Amino acid sequence: MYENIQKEAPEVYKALMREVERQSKGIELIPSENYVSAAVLEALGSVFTNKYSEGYSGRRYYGGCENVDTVEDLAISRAKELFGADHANVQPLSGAPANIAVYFALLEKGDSVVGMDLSHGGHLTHGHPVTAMAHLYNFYRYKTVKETGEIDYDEMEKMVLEHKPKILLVGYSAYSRDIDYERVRSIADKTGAIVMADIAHIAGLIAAGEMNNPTPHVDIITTTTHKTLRGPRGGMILCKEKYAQAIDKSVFPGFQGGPHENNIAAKAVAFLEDLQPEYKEYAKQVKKNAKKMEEKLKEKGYDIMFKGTENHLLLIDVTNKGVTGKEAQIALDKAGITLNKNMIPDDPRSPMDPSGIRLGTPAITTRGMKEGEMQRIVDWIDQVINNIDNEELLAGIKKEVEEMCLSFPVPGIKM
Ligand code: DSN
Repeated sequence: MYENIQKEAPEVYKALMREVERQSKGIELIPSENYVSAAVLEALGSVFTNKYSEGYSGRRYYGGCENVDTVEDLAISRAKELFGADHANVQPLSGAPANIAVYFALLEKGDSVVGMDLSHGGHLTHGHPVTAMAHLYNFYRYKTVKETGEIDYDEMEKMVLEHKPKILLVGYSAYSRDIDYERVRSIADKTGAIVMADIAHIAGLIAAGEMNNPTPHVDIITTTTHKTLRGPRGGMILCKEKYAQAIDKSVFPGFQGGPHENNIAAKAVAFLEDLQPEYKEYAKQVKKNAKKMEEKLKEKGYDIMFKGTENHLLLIDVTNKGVTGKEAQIALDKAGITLNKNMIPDDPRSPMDPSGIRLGTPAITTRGMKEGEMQRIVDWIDQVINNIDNEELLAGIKKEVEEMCLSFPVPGIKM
């Protein structure tokens, strides 16, 4: 693998091979990560990367765009089919640029947006004070209900009535339950707000029919394409026809320059994969695996946030185990298990050393792991968290992890 890189850029090659080894031998539980197919990898590394193509299919600024038009048209039609959407823009470079392009398309400086609080599972780009967007617009944040784990729709309604936002934003990156889009729509309609759903984490589960589809109830959808959708690192905006022109103009020329057509070709490949029956089976198993992990973690006394999972991820407060999220993450890394520290709702600790960990099943399910493996993984997690300073034990678990991983090859990697 990678013979040309080896010849021309040996330092890059060494790091690359170490990454191949890390991905092959370790258990990847970061819920926003996944492994793309060999075909998606090929499209990413293809000659489409050489081409400039500002504009849209059939009306590009440069010449020689007939082939990029073909792949972009394919990506668009497949995206629309996956979600039942009127319009798709597949040019956003990633999730944050997709969200920003929507804000620029629909908001004036000083307009208000109601979205989900970061510590309750929301996302930085939903107006967290550290982001540039928070300086342009006024963001208000609803939370979740501790007793039920559900989004606090009553609080959402109060905020909408009080602040009359231009956009009511739903979507999350660390919340493990589904969303009642009909209810969100009816709340937005009380003041005429536009409804935007950021489905970056759960897009694949929605496309496969495993979670509620927001398309009939919302105006705009944003997503990344590299999480559960199992495509290349990138973003996408879907919307009702009414908003199509504003969104397209906002992405280009409003916000971005030349689209990355190698990524768009890879999106076209991935979306075709996502339309296949095998992908639906995959999405089902992602949820089954998450549910099995929840069951096993609960048996071992872990404090699962939001009353459990209805998707691919779990947020766990590890305080009752006598460790912080950061300590758990570092120890698990040493044992070959990768996940991330994460804030829990209204976390009393800091974002850099929070109380929780977040884990998910998209990547390990792509490797073919099922309920039996989930059981073993939870056993290892528990042993690590109860022995974070026992280097010998962590090294021993790493060996066992590597042994199990050998039976589950990563797509696109030849060892
Ligand atoms: N960084 C992504 C995640 O891990 O959820 C979201 O942008």
